[in-house]
Amino acid sequence: MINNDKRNKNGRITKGVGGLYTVAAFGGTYSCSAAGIFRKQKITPVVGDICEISIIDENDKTAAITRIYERKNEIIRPKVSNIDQIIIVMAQIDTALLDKYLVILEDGGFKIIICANKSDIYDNTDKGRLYGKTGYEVLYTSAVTGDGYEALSDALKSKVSALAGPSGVGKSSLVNMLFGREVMQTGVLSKKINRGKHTTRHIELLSLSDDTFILDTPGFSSLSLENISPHTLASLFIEFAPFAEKCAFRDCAHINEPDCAVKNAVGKDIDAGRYNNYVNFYQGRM
Ligand SMILES: Nc1nc2c(ncn2[C@@H]2O[C@H](COP(=O)(O)OP(=O)(O)O)[C@@H](O)[C@H]2O)c(=O)[nH]1
Ligand SMILES: [Mg+2]
Ligand SMILES: [Zn+2]
Repeated sequence: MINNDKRNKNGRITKGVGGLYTVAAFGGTYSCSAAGIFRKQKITPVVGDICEISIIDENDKTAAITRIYERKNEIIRPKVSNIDQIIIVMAQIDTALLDKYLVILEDGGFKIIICANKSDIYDNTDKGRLYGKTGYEVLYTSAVTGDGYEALSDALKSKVSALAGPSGVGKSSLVNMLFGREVMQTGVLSKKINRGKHTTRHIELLSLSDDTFILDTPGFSSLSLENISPHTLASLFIEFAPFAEKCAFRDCAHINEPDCAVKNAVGKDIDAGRYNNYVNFYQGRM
């Protein structure tokens, strides 16, 4: 239903280019300027912000952003706010790379879902089971056959999700599958032939419904463990926690210490490959 009244309404910023913002609100999109008070308050609206808009012209779909609600979280690169969850997309799962993504995103405090795409050509079920046991939700999809469409749609419902993962795994193809049409460019070649579709370069929340948004923007691709201290690293391997508290030394690094409950659980409750990646990260070898 279209609202014709002129009262202030809440919306979500889906795009921002040169001080002009696109806001999704009550089933439509509005082209918005930001009120002058933000400049005085040194607030810059960002994509993802929940805001109040005051409609200027309903026919032109123009409005002014009059209020920005407090952000639940904020990412610097790409510059977005209020992300509910991150979907790490992989094709053939490389556990060292996946663990790197997991550590960095756990450090950011995000809810994470693993999506093993290209199920038509790769069997990721063994590795998927491992990560399921570790405590992660794992989905299997194919943007080619449509396999896993329901499960992915359900996981995204009523949330703001960002796609992460290396280039070429099918992130944009999954977006196109979800929309049922080509909203994103896919493949390597298409980067050269711009046919007016969205490239992954600019930041834009794509709206699947009133309250479901997806972000397909590179930015989590430059993975660096640099900012993660060796001290916090173990806590980012989520399955270590129940064991870590039983180690003989309270500051146990789970490397060479005696009576280490984490090490004792390796090969049993803790996967040896995950532990091995932990040691490599800890020693700065990856
Ligand atoms: N076999 C197969 N190929 C896929 C699948 N998803 C994407 N691709 C192909 O993988 C390539 C990269 O896809 P793209 O969506 O651009 O990956 P992105 O870089 O992660 O956005 C394209 O050639 C796609 O056609 C899939 O589920 N199965
Ligand atoms: Mg892409
Ligand atoms: Zn220990």
